[in-house]
Amino acid sequence: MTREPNAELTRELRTLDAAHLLHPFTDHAALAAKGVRVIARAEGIWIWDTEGHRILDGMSGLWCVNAGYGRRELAQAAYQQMLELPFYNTFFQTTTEPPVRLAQRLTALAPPVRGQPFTHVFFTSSGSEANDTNVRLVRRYWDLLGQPQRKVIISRCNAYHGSTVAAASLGGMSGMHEQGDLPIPGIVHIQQPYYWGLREPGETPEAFGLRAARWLEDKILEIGPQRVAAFIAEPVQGAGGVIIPPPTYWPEVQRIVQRYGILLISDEVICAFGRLGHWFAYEKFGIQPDLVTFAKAVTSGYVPLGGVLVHERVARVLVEGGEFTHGYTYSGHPVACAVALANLDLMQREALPERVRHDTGPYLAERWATLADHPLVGVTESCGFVAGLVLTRDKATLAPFPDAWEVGLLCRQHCFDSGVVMRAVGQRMIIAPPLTMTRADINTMIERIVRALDATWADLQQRHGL
Ligand code: PXG
Repeated sequence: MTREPNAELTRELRTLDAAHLLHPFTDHAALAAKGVRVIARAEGIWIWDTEGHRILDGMSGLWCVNAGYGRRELAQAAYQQMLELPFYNTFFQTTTEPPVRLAQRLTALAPPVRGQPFTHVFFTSSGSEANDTNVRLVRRYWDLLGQPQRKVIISRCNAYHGSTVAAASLGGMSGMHEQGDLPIPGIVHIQQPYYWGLREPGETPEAFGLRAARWLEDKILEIGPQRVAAFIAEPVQGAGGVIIPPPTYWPEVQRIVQRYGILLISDEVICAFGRLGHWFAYEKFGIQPDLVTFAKAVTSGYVPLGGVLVHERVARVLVEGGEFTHGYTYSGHPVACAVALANLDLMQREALPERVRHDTGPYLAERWATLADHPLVGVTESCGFVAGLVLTRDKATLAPFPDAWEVGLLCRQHCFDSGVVMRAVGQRMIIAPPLTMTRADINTMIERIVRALDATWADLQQRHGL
């Protein structure tokens, strides 16, 4: 792939892309009219497109390239494993070395819960498949315990747990449910703990956090505790817009799941592997999950891999319970697992979670908070290396702009033009940068975001006379 701007290549790929490639979550007519951006290469925290733009990747690809781009040792691990043994399965009384080593490694990294370790791992190729696995796992668990009526899984509105039929059902995105008769039976949703959107007048974040957690208890009692199998949640909702719950939320949720004996699934597809300053996010929030979903940064996104970490409470029952009729061709793919091992080595060597926890995370929080001074910005929030802000026309009331103005998308465009990738979720702008960022990189990122906010502001004034 070329390193110089290449108009001809850009044109050719745009045409072929529009003709043949179906993109995720995309209005294809609108995309073809705008023209897709072709990303050609990347190094460190930077990506380059075929038009020669160098852009700071404030989203780590798609919340996954935690170790940054261009890490030779990850390519080397894949190359060596492909030469040695590109594929063999883990089905019929066989195994290979990388998934065994990785399962051991992940269970050792995960802090114990209730004094017991996470003992086992089930590998998949994505977060969606991992959450599908969770649906089957929790139902199997309760069946084996002689409580087959425990089928219902409670999730939350605006959650994202993936795009397969079961994972999209677990998710709480109404737009996804509308297409395809979702959710499937046995999956119900409560409201999300979004203080800025759901608070009552005068309510403190602490009081709101308790109220939001108790929606879970209300739902359990409504369904009947003996019918509830599990509660699934992202510690911090990612795709929903970086929704960071008040500090009172998780301890109360923990009390509730414990009280009714239901399983807790912590979906850490975004939040694990240093993103919030810990290897696993449940550690940060002091929660005690029975199952932990992971994907994305387990390989820093270099190759697809996901899975479920299974706590002793569940693993014991499953292992003694006979055959669990579930599995994928690529459960424990040796190349993916070899890359994951190299990635964990790298993250450990460079102490990336600790760096985020003690150094660059607090620095990002400090710099991110300065964006609240901008006339367009209502609230800023961050947690480790995820952060979000609310675009508003009125800083006091947080009143939104009319949807038709598409302010989030406008701001996203100005971010690109200012050389930084941010994601728009409605009128929230969010980032999840690579964990390798230095303080100087954070300054560069913030400068570019300010430039983009200024340009958005000027644009809105011009278009709508603000
Ligand atoms: N759980 C969570 C918490 C996720 O964030 C998945 C499961 C599904 O993982 P796979 O590997 O099947 O995609 C995710 C994925 C976005 C965006 O626009 C977020 C995700 C995926 C695609 C886009 O923010 N998260």
